Amino acid sequence: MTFRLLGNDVERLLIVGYGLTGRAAAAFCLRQGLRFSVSDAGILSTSDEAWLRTHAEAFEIGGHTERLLDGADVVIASPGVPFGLRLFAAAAEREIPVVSELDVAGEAADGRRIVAVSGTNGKSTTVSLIGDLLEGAGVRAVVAGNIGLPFLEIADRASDWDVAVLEVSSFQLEQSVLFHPHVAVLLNLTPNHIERHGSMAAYAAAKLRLFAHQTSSDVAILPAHLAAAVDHGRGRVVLYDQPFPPLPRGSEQIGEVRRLDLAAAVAACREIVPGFDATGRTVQELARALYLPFRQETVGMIGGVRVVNDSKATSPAATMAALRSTREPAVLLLGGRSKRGGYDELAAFLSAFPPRGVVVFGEARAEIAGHLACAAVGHSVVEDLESAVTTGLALAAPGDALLLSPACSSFDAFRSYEERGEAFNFIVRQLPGFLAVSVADT
Ligand code: UMA
Repeated sequence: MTFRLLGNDVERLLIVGYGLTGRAAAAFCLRQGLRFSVSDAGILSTSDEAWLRTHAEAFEIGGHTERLLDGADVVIASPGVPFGLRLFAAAAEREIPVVSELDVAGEAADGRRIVAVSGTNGKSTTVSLIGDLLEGAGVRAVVAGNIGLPFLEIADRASDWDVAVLEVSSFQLEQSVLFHPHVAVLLNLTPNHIERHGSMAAYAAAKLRLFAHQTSSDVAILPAHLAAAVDHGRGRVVLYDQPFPPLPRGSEQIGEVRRLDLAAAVAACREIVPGFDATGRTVQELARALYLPFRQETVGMIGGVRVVNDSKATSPAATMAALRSTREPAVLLLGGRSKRGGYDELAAFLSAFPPRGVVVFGEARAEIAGHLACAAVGHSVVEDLESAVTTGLALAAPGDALLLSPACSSFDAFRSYEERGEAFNFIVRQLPGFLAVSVADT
């Protein structure tokens, strides 16, 4: 079988990276009757290897060689594989296109509508809200992408959905060459992933590829300050924050950051469903989407201190957003693996709005402590997350919040921000006096 991509018939694909995306790409090839090979630099499980032995034309693990480029019509790059990989340059030399999973999935979606949400913070909350709001309006929507379900896993399942609501990352966009969302939402743009992209300019350029292939019949949804500042392509511009669209009832009670995400979500739904009215919904009904795990999630109380898990905040900007949304004086737990950018700004913010306390932990502790010291922000330095919790609680008074919002990736000690978030929950739940709190109480 063949698949049409970039004006060519594609018969054989090389999949680079065999994580969630690579596995979804391989399963897609199998469903479509396409031939494929796999190259992964890591170690695969025995069941993955057994599956590949049965279904792949060839595969290699432990590194990427150019051998598997022979006969390949296209290369699909997994988002976590650096764009500067030698294999990709070798593919380009042989005029073999390197594409993202989004490109292939977008073609397989065959014209069905795609809403794509990007930005530095709030993507997962916003796609979850759009999914919930669309379902409430009777639309068969599927939420996928960087949130954890590769688009390619579901793109060709026409009977399952009518609108795909995708969280798209800078990693995916950097690799995309034709991805074309009908509704593109850019929430915000602040320093992140500089360790991968090399500079803020390169990170922003990757993000703005969200709009690159839109036409005048598509829609670009942004906040006013970004609409004035960035190249948002040829789509019709909708501002979601000036003025806010009519929001679900009770929206005035939620924090500023989540209210902005909700406004963007409602603006997107209005472009998908004619006459869409969110005022028939309440924020209580949307609580599951509004309060996703590890995103400013209230875990419980210890001695009158609210314990907040914001492990998903892997950038300084996300941490500042969390601090702005925290009503109580906060003891902030910061640390992990450095994102190599934005810590000056975070230190200046902490100097201007001093929290109750700051505890720095993990691999980046010396680097972050240096920035805090320059800005005269008082802080304690400890080795790991567990010590950060105990030190933080000792600094907090009843009525305060203990906020894990680390401004770093988790990879110094954990496999993912989810694993770090689970570890934090485990630590605090063991402490004497811990009381669980339900979402409805927060
Ligand atoms: N690998 C190589 N060569 C390399 C690097 C990695 O072969 O040079 C291999 C690894 O050995 C591994 C595989 O690639 O077997 C992993 O692929 P991947 O890193 O692309 O991860 P996936 O499992 O495919 O998950 C990806 C996203 N991961 C990244 O962007 C790093 C997931 O986002 C996403 O949920 C998933 O696709 C489905 O779309 C995670 C993430 O951290 C949550 N995203 C970043 C963020 O949110 O900040 C962008």
